[in-house]
Amino acid sequence: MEVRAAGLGMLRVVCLFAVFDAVCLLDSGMLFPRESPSREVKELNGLWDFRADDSTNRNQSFERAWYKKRLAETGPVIDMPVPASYNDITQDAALRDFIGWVWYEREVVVPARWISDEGTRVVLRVGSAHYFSIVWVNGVKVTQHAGGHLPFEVEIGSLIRKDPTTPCRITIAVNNTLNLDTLPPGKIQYMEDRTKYPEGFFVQYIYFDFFNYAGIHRPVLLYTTPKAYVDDITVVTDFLDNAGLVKYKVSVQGAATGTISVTLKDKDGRSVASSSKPSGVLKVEDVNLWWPYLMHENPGYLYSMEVHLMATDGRSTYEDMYTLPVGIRSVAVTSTQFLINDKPFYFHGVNKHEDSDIRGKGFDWSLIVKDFNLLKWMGANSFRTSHYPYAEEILQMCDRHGIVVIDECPGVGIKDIRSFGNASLAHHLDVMDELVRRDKNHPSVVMWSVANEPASEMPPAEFYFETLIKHTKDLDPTRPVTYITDSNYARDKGAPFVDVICVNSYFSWYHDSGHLELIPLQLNNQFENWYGKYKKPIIQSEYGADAVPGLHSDPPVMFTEEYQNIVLQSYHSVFDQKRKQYVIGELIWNFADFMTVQGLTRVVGNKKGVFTRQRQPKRAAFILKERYWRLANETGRLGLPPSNHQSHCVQIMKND
Ligand code: BDP
Repeated sequence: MEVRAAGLGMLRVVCLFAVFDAVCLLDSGMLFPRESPSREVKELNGLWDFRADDSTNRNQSFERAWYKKRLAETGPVIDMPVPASYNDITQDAALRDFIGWVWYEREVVVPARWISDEGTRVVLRVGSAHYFSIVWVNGVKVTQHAGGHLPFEVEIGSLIRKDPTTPCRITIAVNNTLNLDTLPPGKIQYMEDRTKYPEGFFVQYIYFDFFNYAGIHRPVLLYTTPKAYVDDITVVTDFLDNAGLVKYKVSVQGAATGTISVTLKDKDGRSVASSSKPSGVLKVEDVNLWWPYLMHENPGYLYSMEVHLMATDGRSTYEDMYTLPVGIRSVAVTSTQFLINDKPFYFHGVNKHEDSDIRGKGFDWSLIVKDFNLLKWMGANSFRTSHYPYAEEILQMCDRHGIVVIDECPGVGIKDIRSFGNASLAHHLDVMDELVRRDKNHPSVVMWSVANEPASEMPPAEFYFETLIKHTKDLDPTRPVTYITDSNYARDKGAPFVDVICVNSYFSWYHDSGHLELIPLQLNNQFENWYGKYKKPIIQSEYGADAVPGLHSDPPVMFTEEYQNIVLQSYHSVFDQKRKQYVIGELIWNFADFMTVQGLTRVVGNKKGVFTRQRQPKRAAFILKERYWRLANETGRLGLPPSNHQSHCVQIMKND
């Protein structure tokens, strides 16, 4: 490891830790549910009863209080898998395009011991449900949540203890309606022209380019903790010479007094540091830093922080254990560089979507692991969670594999001036609170993105983004903050507040369609203008072109694979000049084809993927693969060729 001037390094560490308390502002935690000797987890994934409220006023389910009895007693129900979007599960176009309340219900057998033991908390957690959710247990409302991409939970122990003999009936109503204050925003319009539309006909307008999939998208589970429990852990890491520093804070709920022990273990289970205080700094000698994929021969190194609590509430004693994976690394930005562990990091990666056939935005391990294999195959070291927070399990994979993440909130499509008002801003601040609380401890997350392509030239954008970015930095002063712009450098109102300029552009596609020859000139000017005005490092956060797989033409025309390739290569030649100066990354739009609403510019979805929606490569995937491995060799620390394994074992179908 590079030895830094001790004085300077120490100063940075002191500064970093001085702001640490800000990260702890959010007091109630949202720790990922993990099993431990004191905690159990019961997954409620599988088939739930499902019914959409398609009444004309979309409100009959509430008028008739569907939550009070079994859903099947209110009318016909169908099987619905959880997690999954409901849209593509049936053959019914009306359900695919449904706007309004849908109802999910499931009866759960709760282990008797969870019920009989008053010292056990039973928590119901929904990984995410899009967009607005209300939850009842045995007909009693227990919680509600606004926002489609972040978890919410509620303690239900006392409720299920009221009548231990009845099964625990969980009802979740989910509404995907978007309005000007939701994130993302949308607008409902009722069509009044009776010569064209029947009574009650309405349209949901959205200002973003992906299908508004809905339903329960991530796992639902019950988990337990003791009555006194570890509610939250915050870690901030740095290093000095070859010592790693982990500043931590543990917050406890359910007991006024207790003892805490914290042990940091390495990958082999050896204790490397420990403490008996609820907050402090752990020092790790000969630290293994967390490095990005392709920047080090041992990327994604994680320690385990075991937190042990013994607490008493006067009557009983409780013991709780929680283990948090911890990667030790630093992040910093200069006017021309992005530094991870003080080394320049170049983002060569992708933008993604949570999107696939049939399951829509539903969580699916097979898809996730396939995507990681593809990312690593192509030599991608990073991605942006366009345009909303992804499942936490995906970030855990990033931590383990060293894939660097720009973590984006669902602030996509803020185009209407009314979406810059106080109610929208207040909700946006809340969503950032929830996002930072959930993702603050992931070493893979190196930057927050608060929005994508807002109308940042509108006058209210200045106050909006100044407030939003300042708030995010107050929450987490250790990571840079950005938003993604497609606005003109001279008119953009939020750029003064961001740490890194992230620009989307589609030269020769949305502008000057077909004129591939203009890309170098226009892209060069784009970079020079932004850097000239703001003197901040720049990421090309989106670029690309639609290609219908298998469509060919030479000379290239739009929508062919050849055209997509030339767009990519033309951008790459400019990146190669500018990355020597201040361009710090390139993220292709998009990793894979994805579904959108139907419209004149979309042929069964957006086709800018370098992989198809089924994850098969277009020609462009090979171009990126060749480039990313070359970049890894130049900008990373490794000299690795892409491996091309030949299989010696094949399956043969016998015809006779
Ligand atoms: C960008 C948006 C992205 C779209 C893309 C496109 O950020 O969500 O899918 O354009 O049009 O402006 O393909």
